[in-house]
Amino acid sequence: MQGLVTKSTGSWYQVKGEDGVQYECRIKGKFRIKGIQTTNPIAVGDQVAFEIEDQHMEQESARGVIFKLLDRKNYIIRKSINLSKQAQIIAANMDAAFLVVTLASPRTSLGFIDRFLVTAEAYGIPTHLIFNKLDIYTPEGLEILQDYKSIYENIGYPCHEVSAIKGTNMQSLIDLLKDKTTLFSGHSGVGKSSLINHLLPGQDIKTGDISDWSDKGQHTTTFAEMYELPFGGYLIDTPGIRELGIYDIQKEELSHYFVEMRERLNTCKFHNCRHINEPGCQIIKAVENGEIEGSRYDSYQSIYFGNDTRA
Ligand SMILES: Nc1nc2c(ncn2[C@@H]2O[C@H](COP(=O)(O)OP(=O)(O)O)[C@@H](O)[C@H]2O)c(=O)[nH]1
Ligand SMILES: [Mg+2]
Ligand SMILES: [Zn+2]
Repeated sequence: MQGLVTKSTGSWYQVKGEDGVQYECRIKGKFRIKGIQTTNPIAVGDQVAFEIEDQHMEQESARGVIFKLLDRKNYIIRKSINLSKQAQIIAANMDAAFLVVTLASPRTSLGFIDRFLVTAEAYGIPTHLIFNKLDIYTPEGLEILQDYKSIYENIGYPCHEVSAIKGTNMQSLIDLLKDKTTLFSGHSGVGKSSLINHLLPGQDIKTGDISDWSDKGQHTTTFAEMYELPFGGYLIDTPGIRELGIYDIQKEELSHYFVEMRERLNTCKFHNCRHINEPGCQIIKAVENGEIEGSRYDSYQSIYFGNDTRA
């Protein structure tokens, strides 16, 4: 039988079979992805093939043994904390990512947004920006909102304004989420759990847990949570995982993941242009004449030189 992995604890996996039944599964055999070593072979969002085990009277749930991992459309990964060469697969097979940001308590920085977008491009995950807490933006915050929106909408990232507390514009999110698998990401405190609670009445996920990252996030293994939406589709939450992390992007390919740079790359004078100070660089020219946003180019440089502040 085939099924979807909806929960992982590292040793057990919850799998929703094609028959609609939930199975508690373990793994048999080795699951290796070419080129990377992972601490966990299977993650939420994975499609697997499994054998159903005979059910014993005392068992509460149906059980199975996963013997095959089906091809992934995409996956997100982070470096494992202790073992430098190993990586942890966080989730697989996402149709889209929602990056939840705010312009009030706290304001999300452009640098943070750009790092996320670069990584999402590298992973091949289309991203929407969700501006939450609309109900408490000051007039200044509303102006910044327009600036942010014009930066990102101009380069093709859809932006949405919502309030999880007031329920503002939630229908537009529901329309996007329906029948899709969507990753929810963003700084701690931006309102991911509040949004999920709104979309999943009855789940009652803990909110306001602003310290979840600083208290334990960095040094514990955290697993993504997958929630089935009542109107169809799945949400993936990654509590304790602050950002996607720029995994394995080479300097030379960084500009490919800035969408507005990608379309201009072939026009630079030198084919190996770094877009830093080379003569005949069309990226720098586009920044100078305002076709490429200065903040985006700043993000490019700080990622390129590895001196971003992780704000
Ligand atoms: N005013 C306002 N506060 C919000 C909104 N969404 C979330 N919050 C508050 O922001 C804090 C963090 O929310 P939470 O959902 O836990 O954020 P998470 O860390 O991203 O999961 C909580 O105190 C929420 O009540 C919103 O739309 N408006
Ligand atoms: Mg939360
Ligand atoms: Zn160039």
